[in-house]
Amino acid sequence: MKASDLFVKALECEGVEYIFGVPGEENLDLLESLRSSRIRLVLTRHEQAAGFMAATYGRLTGKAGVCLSTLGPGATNLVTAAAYAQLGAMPLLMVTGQKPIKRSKQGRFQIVDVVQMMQPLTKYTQQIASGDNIPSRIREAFRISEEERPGAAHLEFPEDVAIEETTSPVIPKSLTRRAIAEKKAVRRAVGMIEAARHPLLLVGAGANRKSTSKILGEFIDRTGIPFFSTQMGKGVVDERHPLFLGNAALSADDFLHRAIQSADLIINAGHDVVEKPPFVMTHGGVEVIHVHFSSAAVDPLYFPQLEVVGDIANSIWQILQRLTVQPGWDFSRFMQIKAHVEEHLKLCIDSTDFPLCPSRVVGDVRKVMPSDGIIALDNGIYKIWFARNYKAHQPNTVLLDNALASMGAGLPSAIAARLVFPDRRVMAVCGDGGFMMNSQELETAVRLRLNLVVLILRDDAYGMIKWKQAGMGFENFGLDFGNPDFVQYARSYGAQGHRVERAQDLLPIMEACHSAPGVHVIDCPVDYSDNDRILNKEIKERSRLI
Ligand SMILES: Cc1ncc(C[n+]2csc(CCOP(=O)(O)OP(=O)(O)O)c2C)c(N)n1
Repeated sequence: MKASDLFVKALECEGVEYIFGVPGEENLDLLESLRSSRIRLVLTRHEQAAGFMAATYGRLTGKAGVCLSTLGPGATNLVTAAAYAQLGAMPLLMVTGQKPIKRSKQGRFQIVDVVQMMQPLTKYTQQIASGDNIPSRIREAFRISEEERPGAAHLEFPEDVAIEETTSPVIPKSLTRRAIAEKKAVRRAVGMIEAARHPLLLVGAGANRKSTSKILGEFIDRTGIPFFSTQMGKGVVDERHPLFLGNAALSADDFLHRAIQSADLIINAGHDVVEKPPFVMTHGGVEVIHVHFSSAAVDPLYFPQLEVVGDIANSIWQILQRLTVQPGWDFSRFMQIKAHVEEHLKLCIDSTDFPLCPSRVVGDVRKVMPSDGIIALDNGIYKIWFARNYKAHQPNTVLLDNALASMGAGLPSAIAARLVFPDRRVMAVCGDGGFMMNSQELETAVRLRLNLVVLILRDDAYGMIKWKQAGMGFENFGLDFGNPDFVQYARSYGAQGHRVERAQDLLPIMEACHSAPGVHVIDCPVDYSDNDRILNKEIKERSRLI
């Protein structure tokens, strides 16, 4: 068999549905082999976007998403997506082409050492030097990228290897089960939780991967222990739950941090130190039980006293089996703080101010999204508003990146979400800065005939950095830009463009866009003065008083 045919066969054996990418001449044999495959090629307009799409496919399915690029410039364009998947624990396989490795007539044209370049950004990076190695290399890449902690893998497939003849058979996936926590650790955890006065549960990014939702919900219902979430842990447990205290969107001084300060034990289900710390440990302060697939990466801010290592859902189940609800547990302070959080979240959601205030935008988006609707956020200040104010109802319905926190991923990840879930409402929420970093993918979405809504929050500036600048007491400088007319811009791609001209219009425009087929871009002007007023000042002042 031709090596490139075997490559495709091995991908099919892994259950690959899509390959996202931009081929170059070094990939042409692979492309030809793909032509007759059931795997769908999703051609993108930039390799970075292909990488974001593939990583999001991996995030949503648990199976490595695959992306493709040529050598040199195509491969360097994948670097940000590699980091996005690696930090965000999303299974991703990047396949890059290469000039012939045995004899090349082109000197060093376009050649960079891509295998080495990917070293710090992946769990596995290899060149396929012989057609015979294809099955084992591909199986290894999938095994390593998908197993806990998931991340990026890279295979370089040179053009002279792609045309070799080989008789190697594909290697199918073996049946594996995740390891479970050992009983002594579980007993210790139960002892610590029973001895605590004010235990609190944290739901983090790791809990948003495998099916932990049901058992965590049961744990909370049966013990009555209140919980909070990290940005990437949103939705694992329905945030409308009466024991949900809030999201650690801000790093400090929010109402929620008062609750955290009054806890004497945090049961930490799935926190990963790649996320901004949801709380800061101090020596002699709150004790922490780390419940995760792997042991804790120790950090000056995070040094748990106990680790329950193994499948998270199973660990929580084992703890719950042995735990007795204690009459001495006291959650009154937590619940008092929750009342303040809820009251504060209601402020401004009906404001008719125009340009719109962020709280109203979040409230209106929540109203048009059903419980299983997915919002894919780019990276900007609205991410904090959404993390803090948008109550997620189901796991993986708020796709945000609090790990690499890269701009440019909102639209590509919404496209991937739409491909994975064709029957669910999907909306990209982007700043004008982040949107323009991968806006060319509107063409991809239109070409794929997707139904997709893209909400652009326009402040004509890099608002997040302005917020930080104001917080540091600096003058406004160096962060304003101009924008295209987004309505016309959308139309030029064959998408529909809409402009919000009054606060009351946002909701009906979004509803109409979700109800009509096609790609819809909404230009929504926002007033970001609340960023400094509320996030920098008001929350700090009010939370200090409770
Ligand atoms: C690729 C990348 N470049 C720069 C940054 C630093 N950064 C974080 S947020 C931000 C501004 C985002 O602006 P915009 O997308 O318009 O959203 P806004 O904050 O204005 O709502 C910048 C420059 C980043 N996170 N990622």
